[in-house]
Amino acid sequence: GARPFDQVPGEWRAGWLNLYHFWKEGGFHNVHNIMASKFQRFGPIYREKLGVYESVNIISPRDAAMLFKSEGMLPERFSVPPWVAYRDYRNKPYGVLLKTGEAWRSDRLTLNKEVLSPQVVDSFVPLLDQVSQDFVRRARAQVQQSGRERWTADFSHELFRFALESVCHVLYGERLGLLQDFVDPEAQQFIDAVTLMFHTTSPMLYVPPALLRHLNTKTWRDHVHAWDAIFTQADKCIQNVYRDIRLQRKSTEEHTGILFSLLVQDKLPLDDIKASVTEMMAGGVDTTSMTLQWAMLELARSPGIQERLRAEVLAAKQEAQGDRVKMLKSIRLLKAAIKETLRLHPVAVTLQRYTTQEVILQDYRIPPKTLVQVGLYAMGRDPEVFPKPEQFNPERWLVMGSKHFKGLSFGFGPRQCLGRRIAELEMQLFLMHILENFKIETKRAVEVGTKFDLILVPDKPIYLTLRPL
Ligand code: HEM
Ligand code: 2DC
Repeated sequence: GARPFDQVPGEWRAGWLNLYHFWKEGGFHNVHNIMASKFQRFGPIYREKLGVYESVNIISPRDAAMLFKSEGMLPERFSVPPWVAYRDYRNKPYGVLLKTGEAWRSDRLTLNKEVLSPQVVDSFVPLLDQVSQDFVRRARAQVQQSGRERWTADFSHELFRFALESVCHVLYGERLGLLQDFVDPEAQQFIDAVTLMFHTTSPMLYVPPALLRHLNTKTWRDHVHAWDAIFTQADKCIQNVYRDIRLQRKSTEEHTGILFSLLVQDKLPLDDIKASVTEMMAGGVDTTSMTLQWAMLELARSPGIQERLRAEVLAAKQEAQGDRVKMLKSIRLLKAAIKETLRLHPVAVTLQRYTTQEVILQDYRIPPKTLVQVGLYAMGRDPEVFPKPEQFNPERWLVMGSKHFKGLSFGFGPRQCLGRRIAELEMQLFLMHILENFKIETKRAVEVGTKFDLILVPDKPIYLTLRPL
């Protein structure tokens, strides 16, 4: 028989003391490294308690497979306490991100049809393609302006705008115009609010929701302000579309956006639509933009790989005669490069599930209702899973013996990332257009590390150069 739960190694008795040590080690920005060193110290499974939250942590793809194969119909992940606390405080409904049980499932099934299903995602391609083309146009204008035949900058703000413009185009069927010279200050406020929301979440990650509102710290107040700005701005966008429908200003000919489809179908109550659309709008900013920034940095550092990707894209373009939907079917290496970027630079430091039945992990019996975390960042850099993990090598995804539970950047199963297809298409199209038009370069050999700001982000600005081909 398997070993008892009590024998899982780790420090899980003194939750508050552990949290104190964690805080002293700068843990709030360093969760990914602390986890990696715990796997070093305890092996492939360890138990931990921070504040009131206890978890079992695993790193191997086989254990992840065991966990996800037993997750059932209503998988639940760790509910980020400050996010729950904000909604309860302001009496806002939960969207799919925070719902659980049957309520989650029915919303999610309706949303899947409009956001994730293969039938609709092809219709996103022209919308996302337009935004990428505008980015290229803007980049060319910047090159012109510089008078130096190149554009060098920290692209994070440009990419935030690109990402918000992209996700809004598919959500609302409308352009915000964020890639023009004049940027609507309200849109910029939304972008800043999302960053602030993530940033203020991490210090409150291990404090229970009920306690948070009573603390009234600056972090909590900033967090509330950030979510307020997110909800207000999203509400304006939603109201616009709603009004257009009532005035019958939208024709059903063109793709009119995810929100439009959800509203006219009338399968979800308006409040639930609003809640999930707001989550998607907020979820669509920092995630794809940071990943694209990492991808460009990796490509700038590996000119040989960049050339191979460019050759693939140009060949695909010729063959498909410019048809983007067709092109997207023949860019294997580019897709692998995105996977490889997310291996080294995942957005989510872990994936989590509450077990619903006993699971055996590393020959320990893990009881039901245990929070189990898959250390995604640690797994991506584990030499036993990915030989020479420090090397950016997209090709590994094309030659790997078994990819079984190794490509988990968007999570797994029915609870996986709702925005996955939008994110993938957006990133594929962006990189296609960049590779068709520019050489991506980076000047100095600056080492860029990773910082945990709830999502994982670069720990310093990344300077890149785009040089027209
Ligand atoms: C959930 C990653 C972009 C919306 C998740 C999860 C991960 C993830 C790991 C948890 C999945 C699980 O527990 O199995 C990413 C990455 C992105 C990205 C790597 C881009 C590089 C986006 C975008 C949107 C979005 C663009 C919005 C359009 C969501 C939502 C959930 C989610 C709503 C919660 C789904 C649910 O609980 O049913 N994402 N995401 N994400 N993501 Fe993303
Ligand atoms: C953060 O210990 C670390 O995609 C915690 O688009 C465990 C945890 C739980 C849920 C994860 C979160 C971590 C990181 C950010 C994720 C989130 C689920 C969805 C969210 C991965 C790993 C994200 C970024 C969504 C955010 C949508 C939101 C802005 C409305």
